[in-house]
Amino acid sequence: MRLSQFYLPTLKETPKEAEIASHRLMLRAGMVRQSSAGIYTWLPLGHRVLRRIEQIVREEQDHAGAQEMLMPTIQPAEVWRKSGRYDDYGPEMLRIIDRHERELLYGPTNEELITEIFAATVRSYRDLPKMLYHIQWKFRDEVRPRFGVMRGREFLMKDCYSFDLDYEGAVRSYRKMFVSYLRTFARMGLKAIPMEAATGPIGGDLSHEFIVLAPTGESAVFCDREVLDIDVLSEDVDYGDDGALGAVIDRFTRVYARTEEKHVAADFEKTVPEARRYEGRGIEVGQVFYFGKKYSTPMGAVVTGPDGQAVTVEMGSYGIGVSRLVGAIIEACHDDNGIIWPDAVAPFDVEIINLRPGDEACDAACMEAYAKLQSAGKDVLYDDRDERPGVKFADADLIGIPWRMVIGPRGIKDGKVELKRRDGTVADEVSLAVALDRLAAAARG
Ligand code: P5A
Repeated sequence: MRLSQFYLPTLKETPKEAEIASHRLMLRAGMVRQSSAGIYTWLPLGHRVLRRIEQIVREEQDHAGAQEMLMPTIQPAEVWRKSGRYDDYGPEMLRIIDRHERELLYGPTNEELITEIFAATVRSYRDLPKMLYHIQWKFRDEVRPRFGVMRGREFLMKDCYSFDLDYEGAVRSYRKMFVSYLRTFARMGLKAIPMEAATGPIGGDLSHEFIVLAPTGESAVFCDREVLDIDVLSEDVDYGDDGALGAVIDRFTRVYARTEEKHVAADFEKTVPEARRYEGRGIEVGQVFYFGKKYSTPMGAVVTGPDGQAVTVEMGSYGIGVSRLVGAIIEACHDDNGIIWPDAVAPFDVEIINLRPGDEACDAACMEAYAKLQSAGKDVLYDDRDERPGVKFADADLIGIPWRMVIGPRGIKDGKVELKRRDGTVADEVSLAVALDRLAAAARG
């Protein structure tokens, strides 16, 4: 993509309404624009990141054995009356009346809808277990939408629902999702800490939140530093082996605590030596719930068991805040000058900066790099604009593409280009050929 043609409405000024870095940077970098309170339009740069995050989530859900489907955003009120949540959910639910005076709502979550579909279609224990998910927009009429896409009213969520014949099966499904979440966030270059959580309006007996470490986060995190060093991606995860899943989860949940829960905090101090205590802050990017028969009983999700008896199924639900993750990643990965995208979610892999558009040698070298990187499968942003170098560098810092290749008249005379990483780990002057080789070999994460 040539930057001269890319729809990237960046802002020079810092928007006043933005209280936190990710919100400021998303507006300044031309990723989103607010349409009304807590409702955003995703512009091309933001949309690319959203899609990359969604794809990682999708791959890890599929890997864990869940199947993708797509439920609507608008739901009938009657399914929520069946579960008893229509009146309980309160003013966060956006209620809609259609032209026939039928009561509808914009779904804040999908437990009812999926249970209704399941109850109407699945009859036998032989069809279990099932894990079904979709990635769909939700609406929650939050009293105070704030922090940009982190606490929106309309937001993109991946929600998965598990159906099992018995408690043991439900725990197995919970563990699969738990481990798939650890992998999902690790693939995005994030440190996510699982913490035991309250279940809130979703309900149920057991729940964990996944908290991404970021100093500006709303949640307090205490954990054993050793948990931060576990590399879950290097472990050979076998979703069919329940014992192995349990062992991974045990390592992550050995010690965690929240400041609000005094007894757990005390336990933390007793069990973790001082040098290993990590105390920080983070952002909730996902939550998993085991809720047994809370929805299946009132909604009649019943199958015939092996002995011919009717069995009410056991359920769980598992959510990831896909749009919130965009903000959370920026909170975790930025500096004073802008965003520093982890490779795996970056909107482009490489940015080429032409310091002197119109100079024959510079243009030729840039075009060669642009073509070769694209044929090597890279997403390339080419800053071909007629702007001063200072403006180009500032914009490149702001939008945070992981690799940068700077091509200017002085370097090119000696056959050299500058190859840099936005995170500061590489800054080299090398030949164009060497730079291209190194970029072609660089992993996407
Ligand atoms: C689990 C899946 C649920 O709704 N039902 C289906 C369960 N869980 S949850 O914790 O309430 O939401 C899941 C994740 O969605 C994100 N999220 C939000 N993101 C942006 N703006 C919001 N207002 C918002 N509310 C929830 C969070 O990441 C949460 O973990």
